[in-house]
Amino acid sequence: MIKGVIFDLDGVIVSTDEFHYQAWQQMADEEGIYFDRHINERLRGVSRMESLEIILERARKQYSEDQKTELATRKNNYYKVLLDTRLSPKDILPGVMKVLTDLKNSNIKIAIGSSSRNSPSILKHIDLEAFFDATADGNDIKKSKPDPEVFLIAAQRLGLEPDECVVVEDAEAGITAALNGGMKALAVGSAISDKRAHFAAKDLAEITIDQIINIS
Ligand code: B16
Ligand code: MG
Repeated sequence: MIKGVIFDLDGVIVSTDEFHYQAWQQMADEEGIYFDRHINERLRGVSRMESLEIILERARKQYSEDQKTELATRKNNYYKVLLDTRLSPKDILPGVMKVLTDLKNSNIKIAIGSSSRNSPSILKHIDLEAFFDATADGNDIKKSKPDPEVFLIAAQRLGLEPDECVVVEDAEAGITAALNGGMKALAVGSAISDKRAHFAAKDLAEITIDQIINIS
């Protein structure tokens, strides 16, 4: 029986994905590295340093570990400026507030399970920092998605077993992580055509909480 729902953050609760794209594009342009929206799709749900490695596949020179750290820090600084100046509750994605409120009113526990180390700041900017029963994010984990660590920590913090939880994800790496963790997977947004998910929809506006808690 489903007792908890673990939500990915970027691409599920809020559209910070465009800010990630713009920040990576700025860094790549400065370095003369080819980058586009198609490559950006591969960064969905992937950690910051793993994202950088994907971008560097198109670099024409080798970067040392220190230089890679500088590139990732530079991108993150651009990203944080975008979060601070542009992110607000209006960026919460369609259907999210209704689903979260309905789950709460039905005594289903809700958590965040995000790869992002900026997750606390993002939740603050969209006024949802006190809304979830638990959060787990990039600051808590050693292995990022597709490893299930972040979702297992979220489930543990909810006091639930993995098979009592549904994970809502927009990334292939996140669907894999949910399945690797023994959880049910609900695919939304960019992951809609992922056949491995137990259920899929364009966004949370198209889903009722009965469909979530009866997922099989
Ligand atoms: P940060 P999620 C992920 O968030 C993003 O989808 C991914 O593009 C990003 O690289 C990753 O967080 C790390 O983010 O640089 O802020 O630590 O989808 O897992 O909520
Ligand atoms: Mg995501």
